[in-house]
Amino acid sequence: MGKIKIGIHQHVFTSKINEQNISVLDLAKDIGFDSMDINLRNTDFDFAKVIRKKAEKLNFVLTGGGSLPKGKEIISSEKQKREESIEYMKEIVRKAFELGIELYHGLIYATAGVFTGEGPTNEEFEYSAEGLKTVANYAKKYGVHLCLEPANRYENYLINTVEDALKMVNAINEPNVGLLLDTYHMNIEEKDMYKSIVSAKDNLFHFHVNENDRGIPGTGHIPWDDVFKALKEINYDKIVAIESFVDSSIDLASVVAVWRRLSPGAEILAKDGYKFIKSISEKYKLM
Ligand SMILES: [Mn+2]
Repeated sequence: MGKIKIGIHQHVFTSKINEQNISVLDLAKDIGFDSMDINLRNTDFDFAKVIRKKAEKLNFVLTGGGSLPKGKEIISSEKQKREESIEYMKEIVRKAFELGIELYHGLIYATAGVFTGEGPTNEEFEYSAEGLKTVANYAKKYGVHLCLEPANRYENYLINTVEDALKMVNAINEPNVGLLLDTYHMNIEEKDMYKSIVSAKDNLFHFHVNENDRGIPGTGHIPWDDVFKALKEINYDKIVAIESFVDSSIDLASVVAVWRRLSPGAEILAKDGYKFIKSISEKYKLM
């Protein structure tokens, strides 16, 4: 059995990596991280190769997050809008490829922050499955996998739970489509974190460790022992990435509803979070 890698989301440090702050990769490596989640939406296409080279030099694995923004509506009743969102996702796939990224994850099955005031319809579910199947087939040529991240009820209404997400994965039925689970969303939507994680089994491609308030992991009330016991149970050997939004830009903050500082600073969150995740991973013999 392999070992898990501990990663960190770039949002802990910045909403956009550019020439001025690309040293956040060195900082993360120095702390001990082996991986970083890159914001695929905000990364400039021209700068992707620079980030890729830097990551290769540091022997760093990159993954890519990119929730569907407003205006890109994969479950719209209008065909043209659905097609536009598919084209947008194809472009993100090409960008992931430029970055050397194999995982494109996030709230990608619907539009973040867009609601109808009602629950999802069968038609919306079908539109999402159909669109994602098209993108998944396109992504195969680039060696990119799609990871659906069930997100809480305040961020979308189509997929809130692991059960919803597994239904979607089965409906799409492509080998390069799986799940990203996140303890922050699960804490709101799941009754039993251990059972939910175990139910994802081999469909689990990526994992976000978030405290219940999205602050430093280990300082709140997420049942971490249940989480890591479950990861051990399914022999999870991929990446466990810390996600937070300490220094996020305002546009992103409004989608994830972060209105206060969640830790004394990015570096402290990264260091203390790493220490905690490493120690609990070792406790459950995951590394
Ligand atoms: Mn997440």
